[in-house]
Amino acid sequence: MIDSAPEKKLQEFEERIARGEKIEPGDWMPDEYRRQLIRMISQHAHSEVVGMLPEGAWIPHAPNLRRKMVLMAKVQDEAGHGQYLYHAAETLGISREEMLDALLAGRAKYSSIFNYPTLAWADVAWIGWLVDGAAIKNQTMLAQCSYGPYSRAMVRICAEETFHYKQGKEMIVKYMTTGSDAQKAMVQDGLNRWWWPMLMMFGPHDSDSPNSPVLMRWGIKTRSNDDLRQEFINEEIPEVLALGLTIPDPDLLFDETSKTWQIGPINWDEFWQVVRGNGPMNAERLAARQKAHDDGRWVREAVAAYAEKVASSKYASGK
Ligand code: BYC
Repeated sequence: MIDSAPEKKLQEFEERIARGEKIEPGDWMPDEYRRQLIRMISQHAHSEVVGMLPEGAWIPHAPNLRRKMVLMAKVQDEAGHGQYLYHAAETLGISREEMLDALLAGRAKYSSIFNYPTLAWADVAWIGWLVDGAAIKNQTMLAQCSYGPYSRAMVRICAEETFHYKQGKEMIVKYMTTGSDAQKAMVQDGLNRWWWPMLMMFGPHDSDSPNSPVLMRWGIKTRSNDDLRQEFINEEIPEVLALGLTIPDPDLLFDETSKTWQIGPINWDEFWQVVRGNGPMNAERLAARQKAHDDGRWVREAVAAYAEKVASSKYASGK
């Protein structure tokens, strides 16, 4: 007799997703659903943690106390986002140690954008406006995803990212409206360097996105890479141009028929080089994470020793 149970379970699972129910950690799920979620959530967690580095480098050089406090709060938020996401991935049966091992060994991916250098203070502002802005666009979609722990982490993260977006945009608006010529030039230079890497954050074109079909079938992603990128472009380009800035794209045009902005070709060779570990800052980012991991070893050992001591004293006292 043919065992029809797996097909039946799959059907029930897909019906739950179609009804908009969340899948929770103890629920039955296809192995491929679990694998895709671990892949995506762990990459996302690594992105948050590695993403602290480009902006963190500017904390000692912030132009005044207010900016320094805002930036410190933002970078700490990113650490918190990493925590929520590592926890969410752990609910799927992978340990934090396995995820960190993969990152430090260079086997794990994290967002391409964090392999570019922050050369000037305005880069911090652009990360807030455009990089967090792109992340919010993607994460607002993921807040609707079918896996409960990931979806709930996204709701909280998006609320904090909105503050990140606003503080970045506030800086750019201020420099462009009341700043010196040098500040305006610094802002334009930052846009020239961050524009294309920021568009790459959304991932390859839909036709070159092997994971999208299964992610969309099971409600992990509900919108495609190109769809989100296009919506982001349509929303942000008018805002950037209104400040007198130039988008570094000679092919940029507004299509009156579709009422959308059309961009020139994205350099996907550069994108894949960065994703494969050959970007301008990949080696430096991993070295910084490795150092942080090594420096934190004594804390992990102390916590483990304390937990062991508490457990053995409870056992000894019979409690
Ligand atoms: N960078 O089939 P595809 C933040 C990989 S941090 C690197 O389209 P998928 C912040 C992809 O992994 C928040 N790799 O993949 C923090 C796949 O390789 P594998 C960052 C990329 O998953 C600090 C292959 O290319 N946001 O906001 O359907 C300071 C084929 O792609 C990238 C997230 O992490 C990339 N950009 O879609 C400031 C969002 N794009 O795994 C801010 C969560 C693609 O098959 N992730 N690849 O070997 C996602 O939403 C999706 O994974 C992606 C890609 C849209 C990124």
